[in-house]
Amino acid sequence: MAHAPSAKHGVSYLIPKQGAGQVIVLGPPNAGKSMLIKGLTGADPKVGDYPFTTRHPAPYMMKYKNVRIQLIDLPPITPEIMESWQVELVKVADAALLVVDSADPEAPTVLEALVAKLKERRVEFMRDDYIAPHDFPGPPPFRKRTFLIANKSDLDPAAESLEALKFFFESQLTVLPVSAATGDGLDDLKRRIFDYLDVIRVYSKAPGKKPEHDEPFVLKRGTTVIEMARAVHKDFAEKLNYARLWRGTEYSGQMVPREFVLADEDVCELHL
Ligand SMILES: Nc1nc2c(ncn2[C@@H]2O[C@H](COP(=O)(O)OP(=O)(O)OP(=O)(O)O)[C@@H](O)[C@H]2O)c(=O)[nH]1
Ligand SMILES: [Mg+2]
Repeated sequence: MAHAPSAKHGVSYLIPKQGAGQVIVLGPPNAGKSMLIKGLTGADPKVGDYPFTTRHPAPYMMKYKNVRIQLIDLPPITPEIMESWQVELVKVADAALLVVDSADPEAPTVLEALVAKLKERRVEFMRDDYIAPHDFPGPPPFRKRTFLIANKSDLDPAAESLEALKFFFESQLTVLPVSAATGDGLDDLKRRIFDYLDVIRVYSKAPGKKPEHDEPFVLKRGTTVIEMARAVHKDFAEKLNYARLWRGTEYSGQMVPREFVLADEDVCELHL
């Protein structure tokens, strides 16, 4: 991670993307962002019962099936305290988890103000199935697929505040009650994170050999055979002669055209 002061913008952070996607974890102080990351990744970010425990952004890796997904822990962000570099990190991420303490009666109010402030900075939180239009006119706002994480579902007043959160936000975002402390809801969340990144895993296979199931190529949904060849090696797209495909019971080694659209867990044999 690079961390450099610049004359114009003050501090800026650059966190190189790794794995199948970069997910930014943001929200007000003490919401349990770091503990959630701990629960999802098994890593050990600092967790504290006081606000502003996290002082610097940091990347962590979450394993899901045979892929790794990068989660970024951010220092707390509030309508009042919103650093430019924090907004930049949200803008470049592939998707977001907006985390609140569902046992906090103030959570809906704070969240509403936070979402409004970020909208002024051109960041918009979209439902997890949002698809960007192709012909969006003008400079687009930064629209991020997002889950609203109602954390601390293990606490007593959580049920009541959860209703309020759902009442205000469910029309915009999928609200997911979880407990970072007990682990409740975390397995379901991992699956949903993989799904909203909208990537597929394709296994390459050499002729006569078994596919490499441990090391999938992680590609955007909609990727074609020729684009996969390019991802495997920069020269392969040019050299591609034909490809064979395996997919469940549907395909068992048939030749497919270069423009063939791949799906999750396809096995593809490239002939050069
Ligand atoms: N009961 C309960 N407590 C939680 C849960 N998640 C986090 N906490 C507690 O909430 C406090 C804050 O947790 P952190 O993970 O440090 O919260 P944070 O959002 O990263 O806080 P900042 O870094 O200050 O923004 C800690 O005392 C945690 O033990 C949860 O699911 N249930
Ligand atoms: Mg933290």
